[in-house]
Amino acid sequence: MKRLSEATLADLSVAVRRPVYDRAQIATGIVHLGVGAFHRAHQAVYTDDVLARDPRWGIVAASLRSPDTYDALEPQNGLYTVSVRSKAGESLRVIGSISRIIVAPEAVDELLGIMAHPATRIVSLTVTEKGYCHDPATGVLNEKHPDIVHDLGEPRRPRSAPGLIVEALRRRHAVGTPPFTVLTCDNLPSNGRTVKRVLVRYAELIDSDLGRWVESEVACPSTMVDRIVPATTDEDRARIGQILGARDAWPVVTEPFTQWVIEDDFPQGRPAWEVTGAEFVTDVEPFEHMKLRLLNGSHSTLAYLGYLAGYETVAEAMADPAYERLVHGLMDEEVTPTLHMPPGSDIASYKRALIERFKNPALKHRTWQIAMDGSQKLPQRLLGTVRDCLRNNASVHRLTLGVAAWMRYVTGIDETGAQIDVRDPMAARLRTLADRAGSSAERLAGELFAVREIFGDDLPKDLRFTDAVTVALTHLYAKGAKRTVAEFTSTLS
Ligand code: CS2
Repeated sequence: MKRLSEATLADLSVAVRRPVYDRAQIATGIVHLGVGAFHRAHQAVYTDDVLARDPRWGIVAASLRSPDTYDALEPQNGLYTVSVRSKAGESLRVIGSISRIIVAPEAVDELLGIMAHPATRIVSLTVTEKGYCHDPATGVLNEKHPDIVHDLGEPRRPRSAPGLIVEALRRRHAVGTPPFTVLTCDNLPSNGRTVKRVLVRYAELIDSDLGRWVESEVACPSTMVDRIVPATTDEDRARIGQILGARDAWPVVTEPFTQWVIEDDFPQGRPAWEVTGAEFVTDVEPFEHMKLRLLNGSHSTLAYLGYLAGYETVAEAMADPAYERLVHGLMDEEVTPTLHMPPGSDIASYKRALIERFKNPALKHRTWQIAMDGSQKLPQRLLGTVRDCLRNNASVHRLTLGVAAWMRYVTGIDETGAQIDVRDPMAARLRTLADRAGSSAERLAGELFAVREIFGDDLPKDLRFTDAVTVALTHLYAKGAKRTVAEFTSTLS
């Protein structure tokens, strides 16, 4: 079978949408750090729509670690397929907005050169929560993070996202080029403010003058990004190749739903992403809370409890009526009262749509994938909500069941005694704490509450929280996840 590329674009199956602009005329206006599946199914698609009207906003995308995406897409001239799947079927579209991919560790100077070029007006990021090298509980730069230690020692050859951004900004500052806008598209709380805090601190450590310039001149608008994008499987590749009529080494598979809410703060200009459905607002925070707490909070809860019960995907977990009841209860009783949405927002229909999205039978979104990096995700997905509930003297039983399931998960041993492949930057430390606790729920909870990067200083002191987690964990050990969820949901409703 032919390979997808510029040369074969015209031969693709007629039903496949493809770039309607001349890719040779596209200039680079955006450098994107972290060219994973999410970026390719989200921002790159919005930008593809814009390029048909405005050729200034092509994307140069960088992988910060692995050459895998480069190896897959370079022979395809950066082209790849987005497959949108639901029970209604599948539709394919070839995206052309990524003109080039750079593997940062192999070409750091070249990447920095493009970031520092005056035509680059936005540096966007999807580097996942851990890519910001911050303390998840406080949002402050972790100055002992190995990548930060490396970059502070060798600031002209950085490997972290903050290191790359600040070095590119330094080069711009040195020659009087205005800074680019830093556009974070990761699921962090107040993501713009968090990235700004991290960048200012890192810059200060390099040079106090640079720190002040970053503080006063660099815009870091917050965003709420939303689209479910499970990891691509070989089955996806084979199926998509057949429909496309060409082999695509790395297509991405996603759902029909997509949302992007952006704070409108782009001093150097921006693409008209609103023409393709992005919403520009003055305050993203309410939308971000809604999404992180309802969608991602439920996702993580389903991931840990689902994995422990042997459910491989979110849709499988949602097919268990008790799990669905748990998600309804979590969203309606515990999360919704903590949200402060602008007038006119329809939270009820957002939640209804979410349930349907979780049940999408055409997406094989693995619980194991969502369970990754829990130490970085728990604070904004569950613990912020817990704090608000405690402040209101409201119930936290479902939230704490999710936290307890995470604790059970990071022990690294599942309910059948098999190993769990726990992927988390803190995995080794969490495992040591779990081993020390043995199989006592109370000891395990106690050991893990003491990880202040996750729980902060306040939650471990609040008995309403610690007791509820410990009780839930005791149930998980005694009865397993499936029965615990069934019993919890029948007594709570
Ligand atoms: C998921 C998210 O993997 C995860 O942790 O919760 O990637 C989720 O699918 C997206 O945030 C949806 O917008």
